[in-house]
Amino acid sequence: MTTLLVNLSGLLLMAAIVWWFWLYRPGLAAQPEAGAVQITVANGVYSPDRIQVPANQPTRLRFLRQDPSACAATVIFDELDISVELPLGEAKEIVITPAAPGQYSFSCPMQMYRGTLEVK
Ligand SMILES: [Cu+2]
Repeated sequence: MTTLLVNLSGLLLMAAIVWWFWLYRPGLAAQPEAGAVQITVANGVYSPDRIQVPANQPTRLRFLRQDPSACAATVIFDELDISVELPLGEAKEIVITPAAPGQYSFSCPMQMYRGTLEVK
């Protein structure tokens, strides 16, 4: 019985390692399609939370907030000087035109929701 448990936990550990090293890709950034990206706000995460956008070109970010908590209601792009209210269950579009390439963060006021714009 103990041997079985040891073998089972070994298998689980291997599965976890395979998932972590080969299947999980946190660095992959979402790219806009026809100049727009849809971002869902739910369960404490923006999805996608990494978005690659071109510099000096307008990109439409369409936020769809599904989280009723008050904190999720505002999205802030600190470096871009943007702060926008997101209505619940309704798409809200923000147009950004970042000038300089780099990493720009966006978040809710308490930093629970966090995302990154990669400007190229
Ligand atoms: Cu928050």
